[in-house]
Amino acid sequence: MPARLTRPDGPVPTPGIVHLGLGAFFRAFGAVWVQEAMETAGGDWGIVGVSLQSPTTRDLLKPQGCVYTALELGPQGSTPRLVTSVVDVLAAPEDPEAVLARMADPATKIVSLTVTEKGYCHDPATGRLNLDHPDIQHDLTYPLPRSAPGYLVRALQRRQAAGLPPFTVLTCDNLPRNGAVVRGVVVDLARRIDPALANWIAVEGRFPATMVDRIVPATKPEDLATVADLTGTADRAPVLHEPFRQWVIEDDFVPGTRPPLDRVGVQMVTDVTAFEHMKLRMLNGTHSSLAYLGNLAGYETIADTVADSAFAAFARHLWRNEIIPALTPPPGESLTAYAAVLLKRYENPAIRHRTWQIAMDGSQKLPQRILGTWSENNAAGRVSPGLTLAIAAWMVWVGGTDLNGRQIEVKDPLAPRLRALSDLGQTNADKVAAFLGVTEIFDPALAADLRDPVTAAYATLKSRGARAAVQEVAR
Ligand code: CS2
Repeated sequence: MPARLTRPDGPVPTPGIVHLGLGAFFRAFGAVWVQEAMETAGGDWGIVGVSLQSPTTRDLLKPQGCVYTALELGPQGSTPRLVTSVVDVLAAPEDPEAVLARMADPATKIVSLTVTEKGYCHDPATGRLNLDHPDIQHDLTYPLPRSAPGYLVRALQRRQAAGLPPFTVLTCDNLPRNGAVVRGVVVDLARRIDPALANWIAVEGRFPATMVDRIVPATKPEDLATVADLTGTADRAPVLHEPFRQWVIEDDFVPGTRPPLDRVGVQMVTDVTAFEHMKLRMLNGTHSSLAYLGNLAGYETIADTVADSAFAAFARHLWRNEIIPALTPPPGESLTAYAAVLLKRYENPAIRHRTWQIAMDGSQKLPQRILGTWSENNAAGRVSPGLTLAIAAWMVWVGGTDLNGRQIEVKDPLAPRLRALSDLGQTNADKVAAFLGVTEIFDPALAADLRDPVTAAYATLKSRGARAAVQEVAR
């Protein structure tokens, strides 16, 4: 029996960061980078993680002193590293007061977030706060919040009342203009609670935009034994990740709150937009396309999907013919080289990243990953048959039945509504038209242009299957 993992002796970092949404991605990404920054340049940047939903992560991490293994999975072998930068974990639903107190503590300089696209309680098509969201309704009425925007507003309210400066809000989710979106929802919610607070946040608050990138599949039960074999200790909450990582941050922090991340390879820039478009469209856009089409073709992981030469050719087609033509390369990046690296990352057989995992929450992901490129191509007179097929594949997938008549477990905040739309439609054209009427996802003008090509792609998928359909596009 391997020994239980415990925190090694020695000083524990003093907290300076509160992180909302302590999932596998942040633990394999931001927490590792913050640890390296403290090792290189010092400073009090210990992380207090907050689970906004279930206490599971807290229950796994606390008994082992909040440390855990980050296992890097290279094509040639694995390298474990002990992550010690997380110093405490709070479960928000059990004790919202403790979370607010920690966020309002004078030592807290940063509140970072990985709460997934849906955690911002915004409307994906417009980026604005969704006032009908049940958690936002709750947070407008009660001082102990439920939503991420609610925690940010109530904690900033306490800081303002105490005469403290705000913390910097560092969003690390794959949203377009993520800094502006989180700023927008926070200021909007604050305005409805206290206009003077909203003005203070708008003037003093800082919400730098970021681009984050590392592939981190969900930890599976069998991974615990792999980690125990490699490290000789029993870790109940390891994370697994690829070697690649890139973090680009807009250099716009509340004075005195910027961690020394630039010392360890994080790119601090004045404008993240070109990096964000490159990453969301080239990586996440093809990830989602391969996830729906690969899943419908019966592939369990992205690596399995691109091991099929038809799908690898489809990915290359998307980059070369549909995505790169609509992009401006960020300073220092070659988009063709970036695409070649992406295919290698997808091929890494050690990363078992499930197509099902990437397919979930598509209603929140489609606009920034696929629809923006489609609409820019359309405006420039370029066709996007591969992206059109991906949109049709999403529609089949959220319809809840795969091309062989098997049930799909659809996870999406709009799942019941999408399922009902699909079931009500009699013909392919009806179903496609019904999906395109969901204005949270599809802008009406764009929907009108999508209608005919998506209906044709949907029919092809249904009659010929996913593999033949991608082959037809990438011929
Ligand atoms: C993936 C991302 O699950 C998904 O939707 O596309 O989590 C992806 O792995 C990361 O953005 C990579 O940086």
